Amino acid sequence: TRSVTTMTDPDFSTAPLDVVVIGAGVAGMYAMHRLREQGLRVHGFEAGSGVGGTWYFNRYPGARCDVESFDYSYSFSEELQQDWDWSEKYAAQPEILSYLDHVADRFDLRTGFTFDTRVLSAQFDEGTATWRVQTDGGHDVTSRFVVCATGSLSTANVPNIAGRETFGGEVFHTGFWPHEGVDFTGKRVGVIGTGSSGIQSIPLIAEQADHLYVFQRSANYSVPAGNTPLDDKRRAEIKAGYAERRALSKRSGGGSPFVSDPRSALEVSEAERNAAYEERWKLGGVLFAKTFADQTSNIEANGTAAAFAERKIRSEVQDQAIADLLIPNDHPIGTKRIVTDTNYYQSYNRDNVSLVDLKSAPIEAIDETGIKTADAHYELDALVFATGFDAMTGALDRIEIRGRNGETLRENWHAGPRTYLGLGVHGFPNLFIVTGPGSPSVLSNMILAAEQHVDWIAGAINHLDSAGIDTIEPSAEAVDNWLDECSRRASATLFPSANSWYMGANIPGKPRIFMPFIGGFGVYSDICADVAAAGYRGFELN
Ligand code: N01
Repeated sequence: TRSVTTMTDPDFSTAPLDVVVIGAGVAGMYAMHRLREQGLRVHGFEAGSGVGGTWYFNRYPGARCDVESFDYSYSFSEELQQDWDWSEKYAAQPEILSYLDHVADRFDLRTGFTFDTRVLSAQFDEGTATWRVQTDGGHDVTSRFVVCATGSLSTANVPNIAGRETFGGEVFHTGFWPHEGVDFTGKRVGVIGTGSSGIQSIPLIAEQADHLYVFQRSANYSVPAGNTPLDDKRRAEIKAGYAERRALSKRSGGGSPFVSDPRSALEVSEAERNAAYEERWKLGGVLFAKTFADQTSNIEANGTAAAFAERKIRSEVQDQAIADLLIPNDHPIGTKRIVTDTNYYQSYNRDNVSLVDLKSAPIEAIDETGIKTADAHYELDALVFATGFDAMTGALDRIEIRGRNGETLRENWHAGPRTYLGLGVHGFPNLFIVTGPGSPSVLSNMILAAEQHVDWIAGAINHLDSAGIDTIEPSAEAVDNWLDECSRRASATLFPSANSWYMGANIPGKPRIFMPFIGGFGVYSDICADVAAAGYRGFELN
């Protein structure tokens, strides 16, 4: 066995590595820890100046996780999960980042990464069966394996609106927020976008700004977080039952310890149905979308949940003409990521907030002083793009990844991402993707999903090393079959009917394909375990 690298490895750029990890977010951090523990020589590169990925970059006001803090945390170390004290049911970005900083210190992870460094290319050499990885910091390293922990929502989408660069005021994207924060006091602010990032930041920007204009193209469903502080008593209760809570999460559809009522929303009485919705509404956030088992597969069942949400919106918003605009009418509830908010709808009861409906009057241009729509001009001092990300494929697309025969990943995925289990790509031996397209990924608790993937990858590398095998690569047939399986499962739901980022619909020209595996986290974990137990069925080992 090799010795564990626990100190900065000064030779990483000259001697061949076992693994290069791209990214130091929740997935890359765990990959560094787990693969080092296996005795592998690992080095990572991270574009940010610190660990945390999503939680390092997304510092906009109101940024908060929509999975409960006790669930959205690493499960790999019992001591860690018992020691750490979450202060709130849903943790805000600064607390999650300090948790991840703590994990990095506790497990000495920073020493394994070079920060402020972006991987530019990764090229597979068939002769030596190694990857050559180059960065914008001039690193040129070789490694047997590459683990892409590049994130699903890490490449900003800034729409190409005419005149964008001419705007004279301050410009921000929620996903790349200044570390020192932004003071909007006395300013006229425009927020473009009403997805999770927009809906979370709008109430806080509204409290500061002189006037806030919300530019809404599509209304989104949002459920109040119902966030509460946690006290010692509650923390002790949760920690006492942690094993059970984790076990439930790992068997569940979404990676949290909650299951849907297995009945159809249509087979219970209206009173019972509304009571169930009310209870879930109080639980908060995404769980509402999973009250009944058929809520996102049967349009009629879905309609009952949508009607409930509509009544809630109407009861919060004083001006019913504004409520009309805030009620989504273009997708079944839950088929776009439902938002978890704090005081979102109430923001529209403020005198200093205006909702600008882009459906009736689209943006025509941005100019030096503001935004021009088809029927008005809005003078602005600051402009916030809450316009989301090139999801699931964007971060990999930016890296020049070349597999066998010099084929690029971009070419391989020109009609949409093609993976086996989301973990590997035919033609790209020894390249692993963590929480990539074809895995439950963004439909599940991303920390537990990353752990499950990294554990599987560690097992696969261990298998290769014990058997003296150099490479692992999915067969073309396994990729075809997995794509069919993913698309069969997606078409049994209402998800493909929404113009969501799950479908690539938010990026002009991106192929429309439902990218995540929708069969559930527990089911998926079983499939991965089965594949490994069957000698890595569907993978070619050479
Ligand atoms: O991005 P989005 P996001 N003109 O793509 C609009 C996770 N997350 O950053 O729907 C005008 O959802 C676009 O309009 P439309 C979570 O998984 C989680 O908010 O395309 N508008 C939409 O309203 C989430 O789903 C949390 O018509 C334009 C908005 O911009 C994912 O990240 C918090 C436009 C983009 O919404 C992405 O969320 C934050 C244009 N040209 C994020 N282009 C938690 O709560 C785009 N839009 C944990």
